[in-house]
Amino acid sequence: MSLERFTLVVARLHNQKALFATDVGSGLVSRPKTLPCRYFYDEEGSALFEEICKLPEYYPTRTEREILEVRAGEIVALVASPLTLVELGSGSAEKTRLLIESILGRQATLRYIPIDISQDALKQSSQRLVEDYRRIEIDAIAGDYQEGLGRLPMASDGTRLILWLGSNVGNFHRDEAAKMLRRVAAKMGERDRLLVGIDLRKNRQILEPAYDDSQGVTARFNLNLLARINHELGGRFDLSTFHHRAVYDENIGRIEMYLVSDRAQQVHIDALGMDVSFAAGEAIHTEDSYKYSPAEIDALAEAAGLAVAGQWFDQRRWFSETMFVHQCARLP
Ligand code: AVJ
Repeated sequence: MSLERFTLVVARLHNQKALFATDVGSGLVSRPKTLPCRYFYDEEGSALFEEICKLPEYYPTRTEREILEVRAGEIVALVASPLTLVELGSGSAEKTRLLIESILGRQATLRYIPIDISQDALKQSSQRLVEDYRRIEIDAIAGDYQEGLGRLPMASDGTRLILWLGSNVGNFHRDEAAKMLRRVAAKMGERDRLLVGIDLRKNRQILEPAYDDSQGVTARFNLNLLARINHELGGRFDLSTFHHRAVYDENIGRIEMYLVSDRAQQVHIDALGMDVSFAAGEAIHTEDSYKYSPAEIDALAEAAGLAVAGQWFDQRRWFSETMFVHQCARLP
């Protein structure tokens, strides 16, 4: 039975509901108001994100897939065999299949450790993977990056390829991204490799529609955060009085997403015993999505104590895959 090849541990360290309440409360009293983007991914939000990935305007998923389709063999060849595959923020793990197939082409079995904040996404994707690949064994970890990394076995036996795809790194401010990579690096041995998918700086005419699509899926994804507060914390947000906004700040090199109140209003949140006041046109900042130049990727590596061991682009140079190693590691 395929189930025997799939285990899931829940690495949640905190009471999630209490943490959500605390984060929402402190975000909505800050000026400007903010909400953490990690809370997008409840069951509905994860499904909406999968829909975003298929939108004509949302090029990152398709472009990263294109790079992996062409380069999976080359990428995997830079890691010693046999390897264990680890993935941060695995989501549906659709693109991961390209690497899995390449790896299974050179080793008999594969241990895959996906880490994701969404337990639903982990169960679904893992179930499908064990059904489709008879030689894979999955030890999934449900938790955020920190919780997941804490559960990783030490780099004692064997080699690991750690994946952080989809430009998930883009949600971090640049210095926080370097800190996060440092934390991953601390888990890596000399032979281990880290492959990071990073979206590149480009024209606003391409970027803004990718985050404000014509079918309004990204708007629903963003607004779902308010729906989640309504469901889980007894919020009284009227979703029809807020709209989605996405703007590219070219100097900083990031897309910023907001939920904008169409009118002056007060919103009660039961679980917080709190009334939140909005001025007409006042925005809640819900997400940043940083874009990188190749030089900024080099700077990120340097700041994290890592070296670039390989790098691949699509033909238009819209997206990148970078393989990082410890600065002290010998390259193959
Ligand atoms: C999952 C963080 C990579 O920033 O492109 C997509 C999230 N937000 N559309 C991104 C997202 C709106 C996505 N990441």
